[in-house]
Amino acid sequence: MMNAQLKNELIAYSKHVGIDKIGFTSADPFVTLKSRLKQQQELGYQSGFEKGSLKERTEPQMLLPEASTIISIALAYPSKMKNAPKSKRGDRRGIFCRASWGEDYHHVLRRKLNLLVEFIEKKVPGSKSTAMVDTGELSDRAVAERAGIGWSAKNCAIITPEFGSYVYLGEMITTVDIPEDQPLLDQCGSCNKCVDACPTDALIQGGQLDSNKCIAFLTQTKGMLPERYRKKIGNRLYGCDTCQVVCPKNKGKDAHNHPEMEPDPETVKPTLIPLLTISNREFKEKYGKMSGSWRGKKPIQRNAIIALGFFKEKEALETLYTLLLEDPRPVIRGTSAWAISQITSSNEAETKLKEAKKKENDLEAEAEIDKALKSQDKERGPLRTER
Ligand code: B12
Ligand code: SF4
Ligand code: SF4
Repeated sequence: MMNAQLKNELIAYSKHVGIDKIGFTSADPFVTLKSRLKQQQELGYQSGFEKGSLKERTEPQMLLPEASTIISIALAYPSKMKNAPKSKRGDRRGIFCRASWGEDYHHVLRRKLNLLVEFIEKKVPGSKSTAMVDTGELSDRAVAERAGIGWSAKNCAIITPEFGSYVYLGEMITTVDIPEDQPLLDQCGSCNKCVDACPTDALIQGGQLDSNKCIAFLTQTKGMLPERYRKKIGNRLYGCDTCQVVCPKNKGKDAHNHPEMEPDPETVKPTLIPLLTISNREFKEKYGKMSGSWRGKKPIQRNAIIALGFFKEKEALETLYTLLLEDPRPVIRGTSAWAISQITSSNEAETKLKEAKKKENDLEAEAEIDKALKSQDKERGPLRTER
């Protein structure tokens, strides 16, 4: 079979199985990516979530000997939620980023890629292919860029003309030789909105991210969150969409092509207080199917406590006192101390914090309690005398 014909058949089949965009590129090494990754590593800008060595990440033949072509796929996800519940005083809510709406995208894309692998294996017996989504060694964005799926934008995302940046990416490497597509021209131009809007200045410049400052990364860490970022995280429980939301190329982009990607409003925008006491089993049942739960319950609960502090939610105080005094996890105790200090300065808070200090045996949590106690003094001292 002529490979141009196979390409056409693959494109038709990809549409048939619900792949929104497909592109083809060679399995040649990614030379500029290699130096970029090295530079990011040296600057300490990487997140630690990247898999594989520099060589594995940039030389597809390390992953599949005799690799000839990489097929990149994109699936568009919704940017707007119908019937989003309102976050009200006394009933404040947190938010999961759009990439965590619906069923975990790794599973959705993996199913589509498996179909493509089977299709090629049937058409070209003896060929070999291997597929990956997010957790593989390859840079899904670098592959997508070279395969003409979209351009590599200043907010770091691959932006497609059709769906904006609201697309998940995945790919398969194959030994079959298929004619390649051409990359798209950059369309950011002189716009710099994403860089300007980033709440933590994580976008050092267009197309360069310091992961350590990026809220999407910070929400996924497991330890204490540095204080300077807490208020900036606001009510984000997982991920951050700001540099995509402000992008003019995303205006009006809201694809609803996959029922499994539709968000359940109560799950992706949950009330915060119940999250603080949710059991492991309930957490797994309610959140286990979404990509945003991959780091487990603790980071989400820590972020929920920060959100309650950010909202100055008085109704959360009782639960926060209990966590401060009784939770077995130092990160939860320490973050609760901070949130209490954001919400109130009262005799009751001071008493609870002092009680917590007496029994605290973790240095980091104790430091948070000390800071919270100090802020109680600062807030209440002058008021007492001025009144
Ligand atoms: C680690 C990781 C993160 C880290 C670091 C992100 C980053 N920008 O590097 C953190 C946790 C912060 C993160 C956050 C997010 N992520 Co993420 N993440 C990844 C992961 C696993 C690896 C990315 C990586 O290697 N980065 C290293 C950088 C250096 O390389 P790169 O971005 O892959 O490639 C580009 C650069 O190298 C650039 N480049 C190369 N040379 C040069 C030279 C110059 C001068 C310049 C300017 C640029 C440049 O061009 C390449 C192509 O765009 C990928 C999955 C994968 N396996 O690829 C998902 C992935 C990139 N993430 C994704 C998503 C959706 C997100 C979030 C939007 C989620 C959210 N809402 O919170 C945010 C967006 C944050 C942002 N502005 O980038 C999608 C992106 C989809 C898209 N349309 O682009 C991916 C592809 C997952 C997927 N399979 O769909 N992520
Ligand atoms: S995801 Fe949020 S914190 Fe990260 S670069 Fe974009 S706007 Fe900045
Ligand atoms: S906001 Fe502007 S600069 Fe940033 S990605 Fe969108 S078009 Fe490009």
